[in-house]
Amino acid sequence: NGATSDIHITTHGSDWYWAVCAVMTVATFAFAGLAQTKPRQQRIFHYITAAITMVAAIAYFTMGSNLGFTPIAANPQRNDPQVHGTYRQIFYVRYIDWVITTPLLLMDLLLTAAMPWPTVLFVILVDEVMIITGLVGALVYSNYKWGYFAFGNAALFYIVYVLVWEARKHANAMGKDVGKAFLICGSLTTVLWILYPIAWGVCEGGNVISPDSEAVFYGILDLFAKPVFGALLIWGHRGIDPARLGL
Ligand code: RET
Repeated sequence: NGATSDIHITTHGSDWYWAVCAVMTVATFAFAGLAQTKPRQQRIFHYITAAITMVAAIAYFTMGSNLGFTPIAANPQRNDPQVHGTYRQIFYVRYIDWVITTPLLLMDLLLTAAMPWPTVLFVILVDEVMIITGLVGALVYSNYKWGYFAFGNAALFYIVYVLVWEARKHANAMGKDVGKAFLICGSLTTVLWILYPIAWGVCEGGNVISPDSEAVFYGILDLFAKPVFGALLIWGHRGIDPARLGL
């Protein structure tokens, strides 16, 4: 047991990571295929959404292959090395995925609500702060990681505020169909995004749950946040000409 507990590594995660990779791949082809049913000028949401699942498919290919991680020393004051290992497997590749895909998800939502581009730009920059502080916090060994976690949560708080308040009002003003599409996708996003820091807290942060459980936790969140979200968003746009949103 000594050898396996030295690095707290996923042993059953791989099959599940491959399954999620397969779903992301199928979703990418589906969204890209649906784009072909529209004139070129009306494909923006298809393209953004297909790009999101395309990046995720490659991130999951990486994790299914047991790559894209680095061992980080587990805090011995917090974790019993016998139970939690001396090191924890930290998948930094998630953050490479998120730094590309979370701005695209926000573009899907904020362009649906026809928010002005300075707002879109600023929300994306705050989103990048959220992801990068999460990455640095995950790679830090000491309790400073919780400082980074706090910055990330402050960033998420601002993003959620823009979504549930400013963008929701703006979407409603664009018409009933736009308001409804935004309400469905914006609500799903708000609930899911609040669960990510909880997952981080028990995985990269506190090393409370195993990397196998981490695979399931983040995997389910990612399936809802990308392919399910994407399908609902594209469906919501079925009767909306992007020209109406200034696109
Ligand atoms: C971190 C840790 C730092 C604090 C916060 C976080 C939030 C992450 C979020 C990630 C969303 C990812 C998505 C992926 C798509 O599949 C970085 C975990 C607040 C909200 C939607």
